[in-house]
Amino acid sequence: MSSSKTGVSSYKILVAGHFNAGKTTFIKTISSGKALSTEKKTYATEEALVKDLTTTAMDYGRIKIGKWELSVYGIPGQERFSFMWDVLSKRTDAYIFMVDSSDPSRWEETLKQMDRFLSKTEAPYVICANKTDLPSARPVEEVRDFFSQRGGRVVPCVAKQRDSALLTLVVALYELTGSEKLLEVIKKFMEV
Ligand SMILES: Nc1nc2c(ncn2[C@@H]2O[C@H](COP(=O)(O)OP(=O)(O)OP(=O)(O)O)[C@@H](O)[C@H]2O)c(=O)[nH]1
Ligand SMILES: [Mg+2]
Repeated sequence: MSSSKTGVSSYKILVAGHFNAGKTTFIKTISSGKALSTEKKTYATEEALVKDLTTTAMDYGRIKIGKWELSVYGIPGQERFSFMWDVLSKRTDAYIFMVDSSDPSRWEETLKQMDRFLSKTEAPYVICANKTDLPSARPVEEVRDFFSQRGGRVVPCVAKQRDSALLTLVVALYELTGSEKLLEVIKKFMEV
């Protein structure tokens, strides 16, 4: 975190989560300028069947919300690029751990990442139950149950939709700042 004389605080937020959870989509959606992405053709037979492109190094986007300037980074979800995870997690102020709500078989990967990232930090975090627009999405309560032993607020999300992705980001920012103003905004859209 850094603060300027104008009262603007800068924070780094890291979006982690399993392969295909929607991290790159999320960062592209929330970024006010063009997001940076490092997608390349997906190799590894099993993953290549799921989608054509995958993040190979990182995602990066920026957005200002009120007096908070957020730099939002995304990890590559594939284990084979996990050498980037420690680099990207340096000086992270808050985490968003994402799952694809329609693919419970991969939730364990996100849980393992959570344990790995959080073992080295006290940074706050939220769990993002993404792709809730899909008919095959599991109810958010199921995501909540799955992560219940680790705690953390679970936010239903459609990363493709700006309002929805922004709400997830605002919840993460609230966990970080404790701002009553942010809480008022959040209460209009979800139960807290
Ligand atoms: N229906 C639906 N599809 C989504 C949503 N978010 C992402 N997707 C789709 O899910 C797929 C994976 O999205 P990505 O953003 O590439 O996922 P990722 O987590 O960055 O994946 P890796 O970088 O490979 O780990 C893409 O086809 C997206 O269009 C969503 O909210 N709803
Ligand atoms: Mg990606």
